[in-house]
Amino acid sequence: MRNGRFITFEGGEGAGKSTQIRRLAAALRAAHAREVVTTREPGGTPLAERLRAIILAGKARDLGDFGEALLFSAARIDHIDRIIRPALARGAYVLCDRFADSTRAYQGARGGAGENMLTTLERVTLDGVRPDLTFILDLPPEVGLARAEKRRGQGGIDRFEGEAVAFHAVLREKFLEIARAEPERCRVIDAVKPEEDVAEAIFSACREKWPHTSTEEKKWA
Ligand code: Z5A
Repeated sequence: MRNGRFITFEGGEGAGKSTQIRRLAAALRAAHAREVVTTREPGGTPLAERLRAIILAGKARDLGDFGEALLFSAARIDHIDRIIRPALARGAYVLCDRFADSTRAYQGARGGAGENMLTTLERVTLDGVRPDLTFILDLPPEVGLARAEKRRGQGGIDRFEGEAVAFHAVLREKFLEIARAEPERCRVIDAVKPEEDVAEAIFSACREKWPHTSTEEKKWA
């Protein structure tokens, strides 16, 4: 049973995913639409949050790209089983900050984890739980990294923020490749624009995807 709507947000560092999830969730809640669940990856459950801390501290780096992909996938299996699948079965909107496309992009960026292996891993991990709609917030890596740095202030950088700009440029291309390959699911959003404009592009893509399915959604405008 799956009556809910699964929306994922993807893109590079500082693209504005968390900001836009907050906005969309607030709009949906204000409209008294369905239940809204916001969550993130890696994370979303106590076990997955523990794996997040290990990975982002760089403690699993020596496993290599495929080894890290296995850890992200282990966290994802727990997240799907405990949070995402039950919420979708209840009919909720599930808004998730990063999901499987991040594994394809980040762990696939260096070519160390072969594409076929990542595809197979994704299939067994997701077990049919795929997003209905994915927003790829696209912006030049320099802009996103500068935003992330500004927000961080004196705090330390994590495992992936420490990668060179060239890595982030490959990531950007990987996300755009995914969007080209799956145009039905993916919407590329220009994330350089002001926050309000990005939010409007996201709302209008949701309205286009689910027109007239419930009167509540009409109140988003
Ligand atoms: N990772 C992986 O390798 N494989 C996987 O399978 C998964 C993840 C699932 C998770 O880190 C890391 O794990 C991630 C990929 C890797 N890499 N890193 N680092 P995270 O969750 O801590 O970080 P993140 O996902 O990259 O999120 P972020 O850096 O926090 O960015 P964001 O959520 O996209 O942006 P934001 O927090 O909404 O906004 C950033 C700042 O920009 C903030 O000050 C905003 O006020 C500002 N902002 C937002 N929108 C705008 C606009 N439109 N204009 C100007 N300023 C804006």
